[in-house]
Amino acid sequence: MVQVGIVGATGAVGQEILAVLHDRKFAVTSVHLFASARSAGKVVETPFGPSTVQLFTVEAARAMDYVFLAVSGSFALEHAEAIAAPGGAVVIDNSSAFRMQPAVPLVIPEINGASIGAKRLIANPNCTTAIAVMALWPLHCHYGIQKMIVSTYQAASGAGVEGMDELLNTTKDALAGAPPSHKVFAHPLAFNVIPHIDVFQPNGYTKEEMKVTWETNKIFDELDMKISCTAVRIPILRAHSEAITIQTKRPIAPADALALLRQADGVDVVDEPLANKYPMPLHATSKYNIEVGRVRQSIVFEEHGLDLFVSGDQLLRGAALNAVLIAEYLEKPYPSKFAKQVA
Ligand code: 2RA
Repeated sequence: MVQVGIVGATGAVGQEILAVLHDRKFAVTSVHLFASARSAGKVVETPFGPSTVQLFTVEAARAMDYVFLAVSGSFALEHAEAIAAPGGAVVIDNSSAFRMQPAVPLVIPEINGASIGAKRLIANPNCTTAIAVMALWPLHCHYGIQKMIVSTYQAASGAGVEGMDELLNTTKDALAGAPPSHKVFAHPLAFNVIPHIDVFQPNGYTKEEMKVTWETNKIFDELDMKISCTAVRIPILRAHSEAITIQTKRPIAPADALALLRQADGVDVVDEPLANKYPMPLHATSKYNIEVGRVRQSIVFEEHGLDLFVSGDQLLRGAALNAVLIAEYLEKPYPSKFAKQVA
């Protein structure tokens, strides 16, 4: 008997959590949608049937087995620990509020599910990190990644339903000859790319870029791995892509790397460049697995380097799917398929 609560069920991530729970036949007894007094009482259509939104209270949330938080970091900071306190629910938080807190596991189940232990508050990684590490973990285990340079091509969905709507509406406006406008993004996104996601940090990187560094270091438990990221918003609806260059301790050959990636769960190798087959957001959209391809020897780092390209659905592996997989892991834990072989 598993009772699941979702806070933020009408947002882009909340909607996907409902869809994934249903699609993966997660054994729920009942699903409860929690919101503020403004939305409480509304009836919302879900894949499980119509559901009346309940007023959020910590007590009501604590009565669940799992609570997915698909709301702001400030809400999570205020309530997550109280919901998860002994006797309460397991909380899976999609915000960045707790990700870097040492006592809170930051989890991709296929990589570091074991880090959850007896913890009841679990952080879901940022989408950009989650998509990249699916391909990087097997490579790190076998070859030991020392340094990494990442350039991202991020979809509008990273800014929620409002971001997707702004992209669609401003694209239509532009085609109709209207002047460019923007509210959600720092600049008009239609027919543009914007090298600015989240706020700038004192070191000149944005917070989105630093999340890739901080979160990958934490998930891989490799605080000395050097990672530099440039995060760019592009006019795509909901799949992120990333061009990644790695420098490894052990020599790495593209064919061996591809053979390894083919064994990884959650990863599809799409790498037939001569047949025009490589990862693309168009194909990665609405897919559970991330795509990896364009795998080639780096001409910079030579036999100790590889270039690759990944695409993954921002709302699925980047958010809702990973969150549901965390709950699945807790119901039935399993070891990572790969273990570190390079000291
Ligand atoms: C973005 N990574 O794409 C953020 C969302 N978590 O804006």
